[in-house]
Amino acid sequence: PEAPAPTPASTVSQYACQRRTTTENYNKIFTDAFEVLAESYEFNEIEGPCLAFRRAASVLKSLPWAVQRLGATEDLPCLGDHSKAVMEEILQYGRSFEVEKVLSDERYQTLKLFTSVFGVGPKTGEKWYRRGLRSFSDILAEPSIQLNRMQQSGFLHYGDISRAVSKAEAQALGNIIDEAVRAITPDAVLALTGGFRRGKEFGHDVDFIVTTTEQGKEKRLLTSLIDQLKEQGILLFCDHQASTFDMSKLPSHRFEAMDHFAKCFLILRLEGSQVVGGLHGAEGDGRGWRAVRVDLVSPPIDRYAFALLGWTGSRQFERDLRRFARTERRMLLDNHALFDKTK
Ligand code: TTP
Ligand code: MN
Ligand code: MN
Ligand code: MN
Repeated sequence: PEAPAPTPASTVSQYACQRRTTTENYNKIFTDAFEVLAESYEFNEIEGPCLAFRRAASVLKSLPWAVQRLGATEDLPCLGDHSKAVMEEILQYGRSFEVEKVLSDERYQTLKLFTSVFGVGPKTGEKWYRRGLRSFSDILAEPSIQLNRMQQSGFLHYGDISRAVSKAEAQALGNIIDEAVRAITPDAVLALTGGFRRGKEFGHDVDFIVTTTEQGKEKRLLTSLIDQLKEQGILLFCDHQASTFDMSKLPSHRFEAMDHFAKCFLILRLEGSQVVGGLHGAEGDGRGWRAVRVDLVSPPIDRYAFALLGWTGSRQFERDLRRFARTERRMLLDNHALFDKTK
């Protein structure tokens, strides 16, 4: 039986930043289907429909009720004909034939597999696919392929880093990093961000912001922190990107997915973590440790609020927050600042 909708469809905003959304998803059968289609468009570099399916999924995730008939979606924003057709198939047959076609497509399956490796994006995945490679063993056996450092680590720790990180593991890493930054400087500021800041139980990595209350002192913090982790013997991989942030060059009028702050993409060794044995890449059977992906970003303290907001996600929330600022407030928002365009 259909429960009375506590949130009328007509009151749902087109902006994710105006939709109160819990981690409970009552419409997973639809949003999982949309994500497959979005990903398939992404692999084919067709941006419009890709974003449209992600936007539609975000709207459905905000509903505190499950859609049980298509009529219930009539007043919802961001649901186009294509999204509704997919939902109709699922409501009628319990599955979408379009989604099943994608899932059984060799190109989709191969790109999905290849891009699941840390350091392999759609471009590299595509290149390998076009060369006729279909599996990890194909790649590793191909003498003409030169894996970069990131991809080598991606393959080496594949089993561990493709396994979800739990909230408890995120907290354990938080304690390790907290101790390390406090040993460097007593005025260190550390914040857990990304999916775990949004209250998620699991994540694909753990994201932190690290800085200092004294402006400018953060410049050496990240390198010192990396040195600390290395000394502790827990740094398995580090890709460090120095800051290119320049306050005098703001605002940037182009949308930028990446910010200019110093950051590093890491793989850390987490001791004492319960490693569950299994068939698929159970790198850590009986070892008592696992590899975890960690992102660190280090903005100057006067940019802290914007960096924290930008790194909390979700991606759709961030996109819509910027679009809301631009369209509804005539302001420019990014990870560095908020500007009033009229001043
Ligand atoms: P992610 O860690 O990619 O995503 P997530 O934490 O929401 O989900 P998951 O559990 O899968 O890890 O990114 C976190 C946020 O950081 C996201 O909103 C995008 C933002 N971000 C930037 O703003 N700049 C960057 O360079 C990167 C890598 C992320
Ligand atoms: Mn994350
Ligand atoms: Mn720029
Ligand atoms: Mn991340």
